Amino acid sequence: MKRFSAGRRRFLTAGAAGAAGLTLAGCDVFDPLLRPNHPVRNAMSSANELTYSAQRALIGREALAKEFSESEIRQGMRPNGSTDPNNVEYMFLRQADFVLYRLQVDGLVDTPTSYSLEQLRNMPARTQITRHDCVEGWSCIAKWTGVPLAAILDEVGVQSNARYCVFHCYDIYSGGLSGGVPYYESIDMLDARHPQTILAYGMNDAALPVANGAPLRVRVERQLGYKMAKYIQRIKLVESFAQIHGGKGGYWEDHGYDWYAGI
Ligand SMILES: Nc1nc2c(c(=O)[nH]1)N[C@H]1C(S)=C(S)[C@@H](COP(=O)(O)O)O[C@H]1N2
Ligand SMILES: [Mo]
Repeated sequence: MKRFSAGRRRFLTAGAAGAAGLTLAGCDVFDPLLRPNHPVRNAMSSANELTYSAQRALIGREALAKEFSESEIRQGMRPNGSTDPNNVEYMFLRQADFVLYRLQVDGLVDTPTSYSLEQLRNMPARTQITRHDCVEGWSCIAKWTGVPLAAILDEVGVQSNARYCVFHCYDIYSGGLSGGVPYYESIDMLDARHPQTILAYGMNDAALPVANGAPLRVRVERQLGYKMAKYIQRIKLVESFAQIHGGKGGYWEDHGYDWYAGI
């Protein structure tokens, strides 16, 4: 973690120097990015895109997040954000133990499909003990069990123009006069197909509690907590999220947070 953030800062500096037309001697790793019209350099329009490009180009976003042992689970998973959605459809599904729940997977896919919880539980599962880092500054280690998102994507067949998975959730944040704003999030295909990206229905060897996103929430272990949508209703494959809600790719992104929240 420490080494990484130092690298990120160094890279920011290098990017700024490049943009100002300076060259950095003795810093081979950045050289290609300093060339004019380098695609990565052209993407550096904001610190967020810089972070995104930097992690993609230099750190290797395919790398696995650290996994922990059972003995390192020292606390319950602290619930945060929505913990008890009061959307009518959700409350209806919940009182019947989510038997009627269906995960919709659609958008730019060959075969739009819906999955019951039972079907998801019968697919090959992955269990991982990881640390959840919230942007508010707290962390929890917990054990997650679920279906790799990649398996679902393979089943439905992702079309070649699909760039993002958008997670639409049941919980609605009150939006004053304009009514409610549903929680939603998005990740790119690299994160979607990352081996630790799972649709979790289990936590710490039990069914996923409502407070932590029942019946289904995503784990995106290389990013901060707000990317990990809880109460998932629908996963839509899209080419762009510009037309969805505030257009920034997520509820918190529409309120100013970075779209790419790498850790
Ligand atoms: N649908 C939904 N997903 C959400 C949130 C939320 O409010 N609604 N909060 C996010 C934030 S900020 C964090 S830190 C984690 C919290 O997950 P937890 O309740 O399991 O700790 O969920 C994320 N996913
Ligand atoms: Mo968070």
